[in-house]
Amino acid sequence: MTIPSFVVGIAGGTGAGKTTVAREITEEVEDAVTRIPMDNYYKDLSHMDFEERTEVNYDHPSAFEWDLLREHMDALLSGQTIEMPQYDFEIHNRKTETVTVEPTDVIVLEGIFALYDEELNEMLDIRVYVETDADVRILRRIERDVVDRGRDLEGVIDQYLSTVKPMHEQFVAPTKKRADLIIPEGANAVAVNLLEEKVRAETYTDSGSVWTLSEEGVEREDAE
Ligand code: UZR
Ligand code: MG
Repeated sequence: MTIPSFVVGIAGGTGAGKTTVAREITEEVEDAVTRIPMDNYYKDLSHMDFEERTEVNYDHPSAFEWDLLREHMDALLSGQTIEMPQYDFEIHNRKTETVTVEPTDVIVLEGIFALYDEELNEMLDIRVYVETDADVRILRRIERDVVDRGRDLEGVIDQYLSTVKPMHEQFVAPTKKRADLIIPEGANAVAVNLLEEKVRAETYTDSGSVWTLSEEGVEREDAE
């Protein structure tokens, strides 16, 4: 059984580069890291029809199922397996299938509200806020929502002005004060490398494993 030794929280506005940072700091040691995207903890809205679901304010903290997220983080930190929900952005709802997630040396919680909840903040060993200019963020958001999530441009712009921007200013940006580390302009290479080194060091603490460094990167072989 693995008890995680290092828990990272990565917050920041939409399109800031949170997912990229999370991926970059963990890709060399993937087997020893679990990534928890907060999107998966949007509330289950199956009781609403699609039209109603498009009207929900997904940038407000009330859109999340905080109890379940706290419970799952707590379980992972005590070495238990969880059934993580999955989210489908095209239908604005949770999928029916879940994914089994095992505890690993490092846990990365990533999402706009990763530093919002007090109880979750206490579980984090390092709190990271990715700070990227709003113009860059909205451009990335347009690209992602239109290309990957099947939205139309007008809808993305309306949503940005009516909810994304005001909610960011009211709820997301203030969490920067809780950060231990602020990464400027998304995937700032120096900051990302420092964090990557730290994550790697934490995955070496597991004495039951053998590590080898090859051209492929770092590999772990679990002892039987
Ligand atoms: P990231 N979001 C949706 O657009 N639809 C949903 O069903 C659920 C979430 C958006 C949400 C927020 N807001 O800005 C963004 N809106 O996902 C957070 N409107 O995701 O951190 O990857 O940008
Ligand atoms: Mg993301």
